[in-house]
Amino acid sequence: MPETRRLLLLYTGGTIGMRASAAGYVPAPGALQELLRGLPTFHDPSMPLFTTPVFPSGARIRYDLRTYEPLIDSSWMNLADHERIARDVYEAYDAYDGFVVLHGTDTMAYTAASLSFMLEGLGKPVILTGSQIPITLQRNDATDNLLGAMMVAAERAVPEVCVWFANRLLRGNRARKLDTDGLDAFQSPNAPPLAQGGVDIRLDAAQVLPMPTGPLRLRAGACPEVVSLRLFPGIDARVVRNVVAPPARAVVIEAFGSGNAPDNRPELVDALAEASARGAVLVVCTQCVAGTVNRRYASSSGLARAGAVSGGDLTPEAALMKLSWLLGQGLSPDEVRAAVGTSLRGEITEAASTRWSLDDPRFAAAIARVLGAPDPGAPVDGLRAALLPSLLGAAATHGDVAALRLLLSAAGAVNLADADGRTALHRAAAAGHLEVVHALLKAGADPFVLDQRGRSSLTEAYERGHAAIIDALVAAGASVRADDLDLALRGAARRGSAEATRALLDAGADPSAADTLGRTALHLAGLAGCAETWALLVDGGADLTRTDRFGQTAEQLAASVGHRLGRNGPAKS
Ligand code: ASN
Repeated sequence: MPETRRLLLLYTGGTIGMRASAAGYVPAPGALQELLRGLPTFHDPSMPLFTTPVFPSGARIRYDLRTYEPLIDSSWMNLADHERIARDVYEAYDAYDGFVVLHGTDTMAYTAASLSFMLEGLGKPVILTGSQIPITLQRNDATDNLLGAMMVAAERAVPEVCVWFANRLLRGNRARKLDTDGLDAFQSPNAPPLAQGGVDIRLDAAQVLPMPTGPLRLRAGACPEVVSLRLFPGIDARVVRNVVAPPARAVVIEAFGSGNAPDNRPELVDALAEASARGAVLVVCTQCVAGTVNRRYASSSGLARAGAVSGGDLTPEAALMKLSWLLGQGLSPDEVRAAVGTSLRGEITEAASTRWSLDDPRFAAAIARVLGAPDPGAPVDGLRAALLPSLLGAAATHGDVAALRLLLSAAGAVNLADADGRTALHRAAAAGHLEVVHALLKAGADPFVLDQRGRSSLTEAYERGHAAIIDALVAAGASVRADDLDLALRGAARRGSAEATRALLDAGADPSAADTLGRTALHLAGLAGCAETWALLVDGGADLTRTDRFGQTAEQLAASVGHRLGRNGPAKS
């Protein structure tokens, strides 16, 4: 007696079972069932209904076909439909060896991702498939796709939600529909196929997730208050503000390249930072079809400053469904942020396993452990001297207190300076991480250390208007030198930061103090072209007639770079 494998086919709709009509393809209830009954590949007439002939493997498949009411084009799918499919699998789980979900191609990748999260501890195959041409048409891709999906599902070898399409088995939460009418419509650009169909169907077992140890659990619950925001050159900050406003609770930012954004536009970064501060979870993905988000470019730092977390190599489809699911599980914004970069169902390549970076706290922690190893005289000392200042600085810049503590204990010193003479305290003060500043001061950080440009941590804090950090440094004994304030004022003016400029003028900074090129804060505000800072400085008594070492007044210097600023701010043209 040949072995019989049991499958449940959940037929939700999609082109696969449609028929042609004057208005285009439309769902055709009953058509698929009738057709399968008449096709010898899918039904051996000598056997009970829906039993296939024996396959070369020596087994046959007996399947039940459950048709959803109504059958829908997958563009009608919503999160409740995903839950219904997950529930159907869950309730029938023990009775079958595997499951095939017949689904429209348009949103198949979303459903696959959603199901992968909802079905926790899945130990049997759940294979989604569909087609580009209906099975009711003579030439079609439906019969091959359906048969392949059934064969894979019957093998019990893949405990995952997958998409089978055009002879490829893809992890569902990595799949994307990349072609509207090619028969080879799906790919998983950031993950190799789990199996390929040629003369045989070859499984790449190394790519398949391990069998779970616990039972299947249904983790339904998905939150629809997520949204995707695709950046483009010149995107309007007001539009962005509206998109990220409540009820949005999570936003997938489809950024340029490896996660870059126009962070030269403070109004845009502010709109995102405000959303983040309000509790919206911002996740950065790439607009590129393949590859991952990383921090290779400075232009990715605006998004990080706005509180966005990296979505690594998540597809936008998987990112949306993951966020929706995480929020649906009742997680807090911080818990969701922490879970985004962790692989729950193989949907993301975890950062540490792909590349290391001085900015990666896990790398910092690993190095700290190595460098902390008591091995006096070993070459580690040279390494320590070379690496620790940068690592400490990176941990301070990123506000990573845990990594910082590890590094401090490995270093045994807190005032190590990098090549620019900057200590971790400089960096924490500049980045505005109060908690790190406290930790450093407690560990004995010296607030009097000056970097190679003569700047103290206090200068950094003043320049960026971090009031709480200024207080912490002053409380630790840092004195406010007039030079500090003047230096910070010039820095604030150069950065066009009106808030910091106002605070510094209030604290007594001199708007006419000049740098080595004879340039005052007003000169620098002129170069930056910031009318608000300019007006504050003029009101604060800045000397408009003062010239720099090249004989230029602030107004002339501003004009030389195309900024029209006069006594009363922007000049009328
Ligand atoms: N519009 C169809 C759907 O997604 C496309 C297809 O299945 N090929 O339901």
